[in-house]
Amino acid sequence: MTAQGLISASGADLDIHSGPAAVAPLYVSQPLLPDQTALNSYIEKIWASKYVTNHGPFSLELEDRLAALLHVPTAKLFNNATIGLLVALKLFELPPGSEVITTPMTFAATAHSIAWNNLRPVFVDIKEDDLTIDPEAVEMAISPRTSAILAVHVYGCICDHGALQRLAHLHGLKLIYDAAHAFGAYWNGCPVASLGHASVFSFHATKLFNTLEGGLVTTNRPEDRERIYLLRNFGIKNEEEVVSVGINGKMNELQAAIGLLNLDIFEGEREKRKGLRQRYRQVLGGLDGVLLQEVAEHITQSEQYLLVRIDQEKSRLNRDEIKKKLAEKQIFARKYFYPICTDYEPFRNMPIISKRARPYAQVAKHQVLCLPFHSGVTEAHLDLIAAVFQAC
Ligand code: T4K
Repeated sequence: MTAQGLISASGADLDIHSGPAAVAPLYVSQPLLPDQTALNSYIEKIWASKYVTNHGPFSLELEDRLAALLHVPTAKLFNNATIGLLVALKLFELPPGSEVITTPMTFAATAHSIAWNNLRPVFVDIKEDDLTIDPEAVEMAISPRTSAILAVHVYGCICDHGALQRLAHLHGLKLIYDAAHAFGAYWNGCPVASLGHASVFSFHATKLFNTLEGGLVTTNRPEDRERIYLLRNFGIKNEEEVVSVGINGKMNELQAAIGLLNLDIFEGEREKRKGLRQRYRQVLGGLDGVLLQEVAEHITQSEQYLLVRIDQEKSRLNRDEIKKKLAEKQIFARKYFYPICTDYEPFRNMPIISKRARPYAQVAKHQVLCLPFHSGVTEAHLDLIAAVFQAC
């Protein structure tokens, strides 16, 4: 297979700095961290007020800024996206034991959040072009027991929202997005936070916009604000009333302060990653058997991951060999997402509903490799990565 979408720009104007030959480990992700002095001034305020968690002023300010940035009336912070997913599913009071259609090509948290809610995950196949959930497979899986679709904007690729929305509407299903990889992405000019009935973002350290650990649940309905607040806070309404079965999903003030500072710098990091994506295209794009992620025109990518797919059936390249050889050079790529959810103990041997005899997820899981993608990647690293691909 020939790689698609090779861009032949010179690269001269890209913001990829040259650096010394790579010796220190280079990881798939590197946390974007704010200036320490700036953080100190927040810490001084937190220490002075002694208000460190439980809906403090910085978390409230961050929520307001995120709601404005993402154009949604409801944006509630969480201590991580996994708890955010639990709450997003809980919000809709789906019938216990009902089925939630999802993708196997995702992080464990997606499927676990369904099972933790006493709901049943039903796995369906993914699209060949961008590895997001296949609406045709979703349609095949819908039954009278289905209550929701939990779709994932995996690697920052945005799901076929038009088709999923139509299906959800037609069958009276909730459409919830695991948008852990999609902060800053747009679909048809609209921030992805406003798609579907709810979206959940991860602000883990490995995410472009991060609060070290953290998450965000967004919806288009202002009335969800109060209910999500309660579910996030043990269901406590006031000192004497507990009105729902809530959990502790609160974000503390230190994390919120990091979020406020990172809000000012994440677009700069995103721009650098756009340049880096282009350099990866130049370096790897012409290699047989290497497929770089394509982005449709109506989508603005989040620039969260640099996914390459290595087609081992049509070329001499071997994904695991490349990963091993990179590691020998202290470059640590990751096989997100291999194994897939249906390979995990709790979901093992559950079928993947597909229009194909062999679900495409079973093919793709042997192809995927996420390469280091952050502003710590230098030209020297790119040279090393290219040399490994060429030698394998
Ligand atoms: N839905 C989806 C689709 C997700 O991908 C995720 C999480 C979730 C839901 C749940 O979101 P959270 O509840 O986590 O907010 C990482 C992340 O921990 C996880 O957030 C992420 N997805 C998943 C895809 O990747 P690991 O096990 O790969 O992380 P780890 O520790 O191996 O980190 C990767 C590399 O990043 C390391 O090799 C080094 C570097 N790193 C990592 C950390 C933590 C640093 O340089 N500094 C650091 O502090 O799961």
